[in-house]
Amino acid sequence: MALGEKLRAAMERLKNAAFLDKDAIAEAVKEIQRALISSDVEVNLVFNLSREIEKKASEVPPKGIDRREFIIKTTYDLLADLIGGQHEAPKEPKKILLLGLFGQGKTTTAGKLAAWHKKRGRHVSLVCADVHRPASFEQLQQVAGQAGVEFYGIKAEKSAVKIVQSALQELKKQDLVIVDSAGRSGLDEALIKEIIDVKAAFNPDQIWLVLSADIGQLAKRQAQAFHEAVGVNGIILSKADSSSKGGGALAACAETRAPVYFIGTGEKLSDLEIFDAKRYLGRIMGYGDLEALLEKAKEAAEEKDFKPEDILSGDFNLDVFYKQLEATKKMGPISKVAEMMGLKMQLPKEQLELGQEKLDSYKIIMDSMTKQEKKHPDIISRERIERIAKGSGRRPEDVRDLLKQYRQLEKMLGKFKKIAGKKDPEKMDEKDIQKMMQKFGGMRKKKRLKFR
Ligand SMILES: Nc1nc2c(ncn2[C@@H]2O[C@H](COP(=O)(O)OP(=O)(O)OP(=O)(O)O)[C@@H](O)[C@H]2O)c(=O)[nH]1
Ligand SMILES: [Mg+2]
Repeated sequence: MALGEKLRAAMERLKNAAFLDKDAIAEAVKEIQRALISSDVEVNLVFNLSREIEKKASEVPPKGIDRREFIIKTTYDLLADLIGGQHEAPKEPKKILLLGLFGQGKTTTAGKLAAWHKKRGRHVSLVCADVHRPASFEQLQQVAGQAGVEFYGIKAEKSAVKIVQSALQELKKQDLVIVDSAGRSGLDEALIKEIIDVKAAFNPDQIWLVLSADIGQLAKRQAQAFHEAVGVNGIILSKADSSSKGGGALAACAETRAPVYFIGTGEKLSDLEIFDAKRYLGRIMGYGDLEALLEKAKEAAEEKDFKPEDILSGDFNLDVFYKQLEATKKMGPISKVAEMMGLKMQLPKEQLELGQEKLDSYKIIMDSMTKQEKKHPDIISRERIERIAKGSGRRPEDVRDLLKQYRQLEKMLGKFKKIAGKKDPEKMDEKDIQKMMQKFGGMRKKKRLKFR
């Protein structure tokens, strides 16, 4: 599983948790940690990030932002920072040296960058300093032709340093010179030495590493080695269109702290985009972007309609009853939710095991009830039960069963409200509710002891 999918699972946890308490956040954080560590992200970075999320989660959200939204947004922002954050590429670089292992997309990226700057009115030259790969000269020459920029190379020359030196002599009038260097299948000493020498001869203001998205966490060793050798001050993620592993690649080299400037999104010269960490994160996680995720979180929250505060304030009736059942069903097994609320022991077994079929049946029965009946179930007499059963094509026992379930839950909530005591439920925050639940659990235990 690529990093994006794993992070999505953690985000879904935050989005869907019935009750976003400390434990639920800790679980999500653990999931994020596992995802990042398996993508080879430095452990210290992972722990810092976890601490940040947990710290932020305990803060009071800014006005107008719901707590769940705030936690999701915070987590999202921290992850976006980890995969490269938001940095504006230098507007007018003068000399760019492109580095990268074999086949990562250096030559293509050189062309894309050339076209990018040419479009912005600059005079650009592409220099072929790849003296190892057959036909590298012709490839870059062709790319330069397509981009409509100048090309420089010395066909049979075996020294990359010499090519760069004479290019600098020749190309004094250019606004931007981009050097395309050689790739190798691994970072051996010879390649490192060559890069160090090319850097010394070229004296670039920008040294950018081209990383292909499909390389995943292997990016880490590469980035480190190039960084140690010549210092990398920018990253370009190529092939972002063809692999979702780019998140892992970027996270893996987070330690180099080199900003990610662009992503390559195709083979054409125009397929270059400014890197937007948040948008990219959304892409690899399968959400449109952060906004889309927040929207979904809001929808989920609305659908759930499951705020303990709401059960405590306001009236309990069949409509609310059904909503609760439906909500708990959506959030996973009802027993899990009951457990979180400290109610597991109190819930009738039938409710713990309530299946979709039963929920559907309840819905059909309730559709045959009048508004008044749903609002005040106490008025449902034997005659009314008969009528509802007939109307819904169910047996009277089924209607009675629904009413029994309802009454059990109502009774339980009655106890709940009593414990909530004098405090206005609308003014209760999550802490109060937690405290109350603990108290509720405590009372249960005490009671039991008394009976013994
Ligand atoms: N889909 C896609 N393909 C890309 C992208 N960038 C490069 N490629 C393809 O990747 C392959 C390798 O690209 P090159 O630019 O030749 O890579 P290189 O790093 O110069 O390779 P060497 O010089 O051999 O080390 C080519 O087939 C490109 O068309 C991209 O952003 N998206
Ligand atoms: Mg090349």
